[in-house]
Amino acid sequence: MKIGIVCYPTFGGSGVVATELGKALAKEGHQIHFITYSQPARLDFFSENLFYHEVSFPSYPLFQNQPYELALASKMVNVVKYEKLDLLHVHYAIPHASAAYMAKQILLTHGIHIPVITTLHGTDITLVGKDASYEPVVTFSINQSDGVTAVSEDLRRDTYAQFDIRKEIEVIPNFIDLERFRRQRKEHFRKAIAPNDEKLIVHTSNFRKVKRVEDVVYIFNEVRKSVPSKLLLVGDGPERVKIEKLCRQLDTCDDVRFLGKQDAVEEVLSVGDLFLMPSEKESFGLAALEAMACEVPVISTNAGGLPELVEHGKSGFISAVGDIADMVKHALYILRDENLPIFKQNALNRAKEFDVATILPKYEAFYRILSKDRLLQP
Ligand code: GMT
Repeated sequence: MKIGIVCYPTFGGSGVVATELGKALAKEGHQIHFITYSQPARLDFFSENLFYHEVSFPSYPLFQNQPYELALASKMVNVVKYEKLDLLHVHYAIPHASAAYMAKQILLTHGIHIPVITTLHGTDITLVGKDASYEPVVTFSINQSDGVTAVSEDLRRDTYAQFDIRKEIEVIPNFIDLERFRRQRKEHFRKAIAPNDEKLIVHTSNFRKVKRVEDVVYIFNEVRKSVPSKLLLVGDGPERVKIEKLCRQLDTCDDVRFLGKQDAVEEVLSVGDLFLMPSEKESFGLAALEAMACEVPVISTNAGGLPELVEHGKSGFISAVGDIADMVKHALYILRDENLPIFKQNALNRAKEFDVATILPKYEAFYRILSKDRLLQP
């Protein structure tokens, strides 16, 4: 099939899932056309089946903000028309689903029917989408999509609870490429960071408020009182300065390393003993799945879709949001010498259930149903 994928090109979870999905589909022989405003961060290799169409939007003094959605819709129209796409798959509702609706209507006037699939990722529903400034457009464009998927049961429930949705939402969970995300031998790196064989605790995120990175630091500060350990913080974002300040206040600076945005996050995860995800909300928790694939057990909250991923007492533990004492207790339990190897193995086993080879056919089957509908259209 010829598939257009619309996503954010940044390190955010939805862009990562969209890019990895496109790469995996291309490997299966589909022709994939990415449509976005810059090269997706994980689109880092050449393949005869991968294409990238950049959305450019000229500035004009009248515009306080560039009308990206219009430029995106126009680009979708041209790519669908000239590359003869079979369907459009947009990731993250805002503004991709409404831009796709506009493109679809324009294409109809050219005699082209293009099925549109919208994949909901989380904050497009739970944070931004339900804001009154976007809600009517989000509701409308989800209802107008030919197919809708959500990355967890919890997100599906939330979407029905918060919006007036009349469409069936299919749950297709996120997935992982186990060839890329696997524990690698990185002893030299481990030795450099933890010269005295300290335990390594890892957190990766976009450092937004919803991630509660300050809880990561508080948990770590308690853990290190009992178990010599170091904290690796991967990623960057609005909360970073506050977190640096907190580290100084708690006098943890010598044991905390800010690694910033990393392309090869699997190399950092390869030296990890424990992953912390104390998020306020998390529709799926892709970063936790990446950790588990690298044999790192997870301490997370019970927010959103996390209980669908982390098995309490097996591949990690889940606690109530903000219950730092509980997370510390669980962290110390996992880090015991007799428990750690078991949790590591369980984390890997759990990650294997989300292997791209298992999840990709679910998307392909969904595409087939929608393109069959297409043949029935006038
Ligand atoms: O985590 C973020 O803030 C980024 C956000 C995004 O849309 O890029 O991530 C969301 O989508 C990911 C991929 O489906 C999920 O794994 C994350 O759980 C979800 N984030 C939230 O729900 C906060």
